[in-house]
Amino acid sequence: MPSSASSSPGDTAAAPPQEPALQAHFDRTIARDQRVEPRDWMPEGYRRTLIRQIAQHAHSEIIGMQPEGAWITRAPSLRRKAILFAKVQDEAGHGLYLYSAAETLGADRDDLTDRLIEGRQKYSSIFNYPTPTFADVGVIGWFVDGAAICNQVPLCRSSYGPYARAMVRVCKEESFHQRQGYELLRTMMAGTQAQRDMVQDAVDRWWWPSLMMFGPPDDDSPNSAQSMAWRIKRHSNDELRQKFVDMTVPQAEKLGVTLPDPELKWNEERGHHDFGTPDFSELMRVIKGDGPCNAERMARRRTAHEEGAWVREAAAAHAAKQARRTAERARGEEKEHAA
Ligand code: FAQ
Repeated sequence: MPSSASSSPGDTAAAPPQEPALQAHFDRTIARDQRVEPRDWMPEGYRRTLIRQIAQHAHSEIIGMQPEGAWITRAPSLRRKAILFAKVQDEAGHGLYLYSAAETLGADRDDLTDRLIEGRQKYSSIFNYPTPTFADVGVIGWFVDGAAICNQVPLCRSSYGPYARAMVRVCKEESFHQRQGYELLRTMMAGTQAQRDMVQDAVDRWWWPSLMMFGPPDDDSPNSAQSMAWRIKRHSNDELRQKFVDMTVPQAEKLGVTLPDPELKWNEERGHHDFGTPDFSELMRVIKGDGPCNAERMARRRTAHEEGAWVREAAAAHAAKQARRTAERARGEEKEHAA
């Protein structure tokens, strides 16, 4: 990580006269590891990068409700149903915090939703894979929430205050999600051979897509260098992928499943596990919309948005009524004072 922050040359080139001083103040804030807040001046590129990342993150949480949400009606017990309900509801909450964080940067939530629905903004590749068995619910908790924790704990120290603060609660909840997934898998592994096979099958299907969640390799990651210089991101995609592998291997051993990578082995010299290369051409295909469930996920999101129109209209009408009443009350009080 560089010792001080820098901004892209374009940001200062288009600057109005007072901007160099503001830029210098911003650079100092980053270099001292202090937080940038919504009221502060920030380079346009920094604002744009944050809106891009936070919006994609918010969309991921919302679309991420679908793969597991599909199992709520079919969960095998009341306990599992209650847990799954709570988890999926948490993801909705994370989406809302994140849309609010994006709004502090001047983004408009309706506009962000339109961009998602029109395919102009991305969401995480991982949510474009199917969930054919209940073991998928456990493996999503273990792998996907586990990967989310690796990626998001450092974001609690992100340079943009509202994003960093939102991440604190999000990470606490993701940690609960990961444990519930692992606990579900341990229960299944203590069950019948058919249940153990179901867990291994889900592990085989989710392992590589989970590694792809961390993004392209560092050499092919166009945004990483600048995002790290601005301390939005604290670690590169490959560093976080390695951390996830190192964290997950002993958990897999304890669970009694095999991770589907013949190249996976401990490297004493590096103090890390070596592992195979994910198929990054698959990642690119899925990001571009050609994953197993992209069309289904977007169709569901569009329908939910259309079906929710009356709720948004009712909420807006209620807010307008409240505002009118507050204004009327204020006018009444003014008259009373004047009398
Ligand atoms: N999927 O230059 P980089 C969760 C895009 S939430 C789709 O490396 P960057 C909770 C990338 O946006 C999961 N697109 O980009 C949960 C960029 O495109 P752009 C989401 C991807 O931003 C659990 C282009 O490729 N988490 O799991 C992916 O520096 C269970 C070049 O990439 C976050 O969003 C991908 N996997 O690094 C919910 C965390 N990877 O915008 C329900 C915050 C890359 O230039 C159930 N985000 N791209 O057109 C981040 O940390 C970063 O944005 C990265 C990408 C690491 C995802």
